[in-house]
Amino acid sequence: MACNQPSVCNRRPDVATTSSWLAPIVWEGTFDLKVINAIYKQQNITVATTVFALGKYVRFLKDLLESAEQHFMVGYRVHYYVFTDLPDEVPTVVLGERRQLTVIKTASSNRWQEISLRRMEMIEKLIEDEVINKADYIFSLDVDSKFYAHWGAESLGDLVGALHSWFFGKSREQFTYERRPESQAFIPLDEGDYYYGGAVIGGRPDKVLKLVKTCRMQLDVDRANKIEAVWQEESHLNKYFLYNKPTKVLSPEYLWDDLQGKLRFMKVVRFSQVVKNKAEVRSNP
Ligand code: UD2
Repeated sequence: MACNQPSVCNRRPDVATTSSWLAPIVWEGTFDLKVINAIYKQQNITVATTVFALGKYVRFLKDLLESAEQHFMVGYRVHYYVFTDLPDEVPTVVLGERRQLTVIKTASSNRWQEISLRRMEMIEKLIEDEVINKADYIFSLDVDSKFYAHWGAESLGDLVGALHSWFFGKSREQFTYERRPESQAFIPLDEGDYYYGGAVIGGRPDKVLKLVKTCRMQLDVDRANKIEAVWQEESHLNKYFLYNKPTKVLSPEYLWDDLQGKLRFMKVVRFSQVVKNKAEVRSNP
């Protein structure tokens, strides 16, 4: 295969491209897609992708799935798993070759926090029942989001987290970690690497299974103690990643927010949260 010789210089001197534990931080300009595709194409991989769309959030599915078909893991086998309480409202989206979608009927909830929290246990069950034998990688994505540009195999790794755009470059004291020691998600002020967004979790099914199982068990302990972490499962995810470091870190290119202006270091926005009227789409305040 003819490809460019790897550079011996850092091609993105404006941003950190590795973490302190030497996990790559994926930015535009840090990878050669031709080389990456040559590696993963020959492995003939399948990428499972979970999306939760309960209640009014079902309205976000069309844009998410249509934009995923244009930009997400194009050329790879992708199996979307859509969890919803409104299966009849799942839009018909034309899927590309080797791409499929399964709708999983899920109980409704009248608290949005509960929906967000329960994703961990539902992903745990899905991996154990199906994904562990059928897919090589899994991603969990927020539904109120859209792809704007390429997101491909450069994002794959054993355990993958994404940097939350609002906290990028902030000091650890400013992160909205859970600060109450009574919660299992507690992180003291003098600890923490990054603030990871709950909207994107990825990796090998066995590694993600360990993550979701651990978070689910910690959520159960919190529930028994009548405490709910400040950012629900995102707080538990941040605790998990502090002690079980991701092997690959996705830059904010992979978890942007439409409300944020484009910053100098952002050469591309690949995946972004769409603007939503929280009071209108959520079932409770
Ligand atoms: C943040 C996180 C989100 C999650 C949440 C924790 C980012 C960018 N966002 O977003 O991932 O960790 O905090 O509370 O990292 N959902 C429904 N129906 C509902 C409510 C939620 O299907 O009525 C699902 C849906 O897939 C949605 C997800 O839960 O994308 C997270 O809820 P959210 O987007 O309202 O949470 P938000 O914006 O506070």
